[in-house]
Amino acid sequence: TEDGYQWYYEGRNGWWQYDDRTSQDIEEAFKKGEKSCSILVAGYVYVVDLEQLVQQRQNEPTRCRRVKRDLATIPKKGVAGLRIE
Ligand code: V3L
Repeated sequence: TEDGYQWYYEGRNGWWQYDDRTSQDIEEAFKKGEKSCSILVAGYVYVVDLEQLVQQRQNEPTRCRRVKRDLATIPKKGVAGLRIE
């Protein structure tokens, strides 16, 4: 976002940045004070719970990952499953 923050979901030993469009959608919901935000990942609906700070595939509670809002400059694994460097 323009204030230097991004949204991340947890990987095995680090954080993945959401793709830009999804990060913007989550940020918009966050700024509006919404409790959750639905996103699409490879054709599946995931719900980002902005209170518990987790994402979960709809109707599949085992597919749950932590999420966070943090500076765009933090070390990260990559963006949406695409590794950097
Ligand atoms: N954006 C993109 N892909 C996602 C997202 C998302 N928000 N959420 C889940 N997936 P699950 P390491 C991740 C992918 O939670 O080595 C990473 O992006 C998820 O991809 O069980 O463990 C990597 O591509 C996984 O492939 O529903 O850090 C990959 O894991 C699949 O959806 C490995 O990352 C099922 O996730």
